[in-house]
Amino acid sequence: MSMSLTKDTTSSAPIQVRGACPHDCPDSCALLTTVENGVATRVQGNPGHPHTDGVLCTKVARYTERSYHAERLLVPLRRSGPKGSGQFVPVSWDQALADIAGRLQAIAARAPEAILPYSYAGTMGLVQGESMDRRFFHRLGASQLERTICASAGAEALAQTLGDKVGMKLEFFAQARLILIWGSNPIGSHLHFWRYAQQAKRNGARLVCIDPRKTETADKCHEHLALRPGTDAALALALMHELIRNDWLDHDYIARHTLGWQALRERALQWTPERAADVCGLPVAQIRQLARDYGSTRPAAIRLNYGMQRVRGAGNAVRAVVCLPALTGAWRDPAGGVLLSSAGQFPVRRAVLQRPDLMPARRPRSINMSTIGDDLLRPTSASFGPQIEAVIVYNSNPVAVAPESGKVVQGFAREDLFTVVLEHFQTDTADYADYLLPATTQLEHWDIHLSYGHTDILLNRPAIAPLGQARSNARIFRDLAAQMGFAEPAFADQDEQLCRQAFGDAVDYARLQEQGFATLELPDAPFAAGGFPTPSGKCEFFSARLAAQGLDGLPDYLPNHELQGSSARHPLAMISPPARHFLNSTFVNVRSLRAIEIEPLLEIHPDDAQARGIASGSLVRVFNDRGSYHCRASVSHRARPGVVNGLGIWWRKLGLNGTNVNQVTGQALTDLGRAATFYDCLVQVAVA
Ligand SMILES: Nc1nc2c(c(=O)[nH]1)N[C@H]1C(S)=C(S)[C@@H](COP(=O)(O)OP(=O)(O)OC[C@H]3O[C@@H](n4cnc5c(=O)[nH]c(N)nc54)[C@H](O)[C@@H]3O)O[C@H]1N2
Ligand SMILES: Nc1nc2c(c(=O)[nH]1)N[C@H]1C(S)=C(S)[C@@H](COP(=O)(O)OP(=O)(O)OC[C@H]3O[C@@H](n4cnc5c(=O)[nH]c(N)nc54)[C@H](O)[C@@H]3O)O[C@H]1N2
Ligand SMILES: [Mo]
Repeated sequence: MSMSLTKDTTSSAPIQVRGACPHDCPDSCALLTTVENGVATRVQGNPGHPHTDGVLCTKVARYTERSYHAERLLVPLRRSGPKGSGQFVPVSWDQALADIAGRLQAIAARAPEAILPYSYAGTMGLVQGESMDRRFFHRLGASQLERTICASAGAEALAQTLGDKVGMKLEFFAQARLILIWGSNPIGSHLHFWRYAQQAKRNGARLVCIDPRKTETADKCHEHLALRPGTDAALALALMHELIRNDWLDHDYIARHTLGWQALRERALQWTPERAADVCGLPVAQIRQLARDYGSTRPAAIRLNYGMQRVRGAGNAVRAVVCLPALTGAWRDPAGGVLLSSAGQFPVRRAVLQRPDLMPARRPRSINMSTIGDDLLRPTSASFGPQIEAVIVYNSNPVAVAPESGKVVQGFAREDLFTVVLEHFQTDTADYADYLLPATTQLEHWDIHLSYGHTDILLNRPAIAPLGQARSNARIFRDLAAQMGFAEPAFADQDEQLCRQAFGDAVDYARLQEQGFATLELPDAPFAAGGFPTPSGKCEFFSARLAAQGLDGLPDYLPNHELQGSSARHPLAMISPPARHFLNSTFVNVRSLRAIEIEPLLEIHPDDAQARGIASGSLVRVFNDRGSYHCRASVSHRARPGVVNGLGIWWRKLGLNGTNVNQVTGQALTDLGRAATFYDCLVQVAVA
């Protein structure tokens, strides 16, 4: 097979172009795209990249189907019907850019903070996700966006405990003897981690899944603890209790490399397995057994993920869990410790890419993306500042993914709101645009990527020319900057230059070009001898920085905002983890993948279903005071009693009644990191 790296995409012999998967997933796969006569005919995993190992998930294997989709946006569009009607007419790029720049200039002359960028991780690329766009909004003096919709509770918890987003190296999970898969469904959500876990299992490791839902992953583990949503901190504290009572501790590690041991010890001793069993809804024996396994197996690894981070006590729960390896000294072994996110290990030059120095001297206010529903509806006030008058959305689909969609829709439907959306498709959010701009996909643009699950940098070369008149996000913001008269040299950098700037000399760019990825040189057992990137250099059980903010310096169990038993009308707890064949709301419009998911599903336990006269296949209404949505019931032991699983995240207009699961989720925030609390949600369910 020819492995030409030529840029010539028009030659007739098939070529293969190295790239990177852009999607929001810890695996950050290396891609090989086959191009024939300028057309991408196949996207595969790069067999030369150890973590990808030539394997892709079902979704990204369909990347050509998505890129060449008949409904790809190919020309700039201007709204021609009422707000939200989704009616548009084509306009030229020149016209669109001039109109948009004119509107933004007029608003910025009065109140630049009335302009809000809204983006998340539609692409994880540093160039198309956080470079020219950030420069543009910094220079404009627009409101800052607090990007809290996914990972900020855990990020803050890691920062306060381990010092940064650091942890075990992915590949060493294969050598662990015990793996706790905690708040994570890797078979559905990050398959390449699961491949290492399977290797460990074949070598005799014990796998334990901690998840309210009986997932595909739980099916394949030796043990499944189906705890109540939002009770992980109670479980972790009870594990500590047992480690202490049975002296399954590494006293030397604790003495040398931790801070706040006596205080944590006292806190944990209040958490008997009986007390935790009551809170978590688990058998006491199961908690004791897990503690024994964790206390007596070496090496023991924890793959912690985002499941527990979408409830009120998210940050405390992550803090409690990431204290565990320091108690047992699990960090001493490369195959011991914990991994939540590896993203803090990359020497990415964010200030160079994003240029915060372009911001006005008085730093603009921040708007939390997880409360966009409320914030779009707020009038000007002394505490809030100016009403939001313009939103520029890219790499995100807030109408579908943000909590309490009823309010998000109401906000985007405001006649006086000026909305620009950069997209591949006419999503639920795009329906509300005044200007809808066609963006390139990963096959069509340059980018450079880090990963939050492994420690390799990946380079993405364009494999084909942009389809239609699509432009890369970076180019669109460059063009807008020119139109606005921003003359700083930072607005002249081209996309590939931005790729080079991202890591500077910290990465061998020639090597990246040649093999598509480069592995960071990091120690195998990063904290075998302490050296945590905290102020004390230790694992901080007690965080003086949290205490200084008036918060609890120790991790504790904080009950959910919406605690079961607190509402007779809405007695069921709902979690809304991903449907396996979608990626958040991306791929919902890819026919072959939607054909597998068929309809929005609600998994409900047989007892809860029977009490409501619900059978498998019944059309049901899920509701609370925020709203309701329709879905198809699946009566199943995948749901634990009292908890329903509303699999996400459908496009509203492709669902059953023009809404989706976020119609019922709320805008309350987490204890740390001001993150969304999607899984802290009480509902009632009835036959529709
Ligand atoms: N196929 C697919 N893959 C994805 C995504 C997708 O939408 N689809 N999304 C991507 C994104 S953006 C992210 S952030 C990652 C997320 O990566 P993961 O966090 O591994 O992904 P999830 O599948 O959401 O797994 C979370 C699990 O937590 C469980 N859970 C819910 N509440 C609780 C709780 O209170 N405690 C515990 N212990 N568990 C709980 C859920 O049932 C679910 O099985 O996945 C990425 N990968
Ligand atoms: N109920 C509930 N809600 C949730 C979650 C949940 O578990 N339950 N999960 C939450 C999580 S973990 C996350 S991360 C968020 C995700 O929320 P979002 O980041 O909004 O993710 P997506 O829904 O995938 O939307 C990304 C959009 O970006 C577009 N896009 C991709 N690449 C490009 C590009 O290069 N240029 C431009 N202009 N556009 C591009 C895609 O077409 C897609 O429409 O959702 C959150 N919402
Ligand atoms: Mo996410």
